[in-house]
Amino acid sequence: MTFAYIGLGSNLGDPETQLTNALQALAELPSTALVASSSFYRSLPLGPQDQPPYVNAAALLETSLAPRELLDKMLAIEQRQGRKRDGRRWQARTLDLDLLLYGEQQLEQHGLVIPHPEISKRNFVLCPLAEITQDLQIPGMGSVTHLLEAVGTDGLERIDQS
Ligand code: ROI
Repeated sequence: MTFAYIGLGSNLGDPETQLTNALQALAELPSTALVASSSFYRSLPLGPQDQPPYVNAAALLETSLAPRELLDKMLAIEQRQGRKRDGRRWQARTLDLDLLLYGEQQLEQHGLVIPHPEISKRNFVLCPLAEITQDLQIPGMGSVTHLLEAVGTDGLERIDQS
């Protein structure tokens, strides 16, 4: 079994419901347990500004699926939740699932780079990760806490789910 961290994001079609449904779908994956999930965060879009704000979160899974198997199942969840890909980058989306970390592994394969190369620059990824696991270390990048101190929390707001 390996601990894998997933980043979740949505800015279309009731984002909070999209994330809630995605967490449920991750929990139901075979050979996988959902160990923890973060709060939801509202975040200003990175990239084109003519799109709605995002809701972002992170999840910790324990899984015996291989990285590629897990990724394929994540893509299937995105599709079931209405994700359209037309090849253009940085567009609004109903659901984005990123495989951020897979144990201590560093992988570079077609369509799959782990750790996710943008982790260190994105507060909407780092902040939920820091909430799930204290002192999380990212292979080749260092401590999530230090990375988050470097990027700051501008544009990010925790959503009160009480
Ligand atoms: N911006 C934010 N705030 N959150 C995201 O999840 C996100 N995802 C993306 C781009 C378009 C880069 N911008 C984002 O893919």
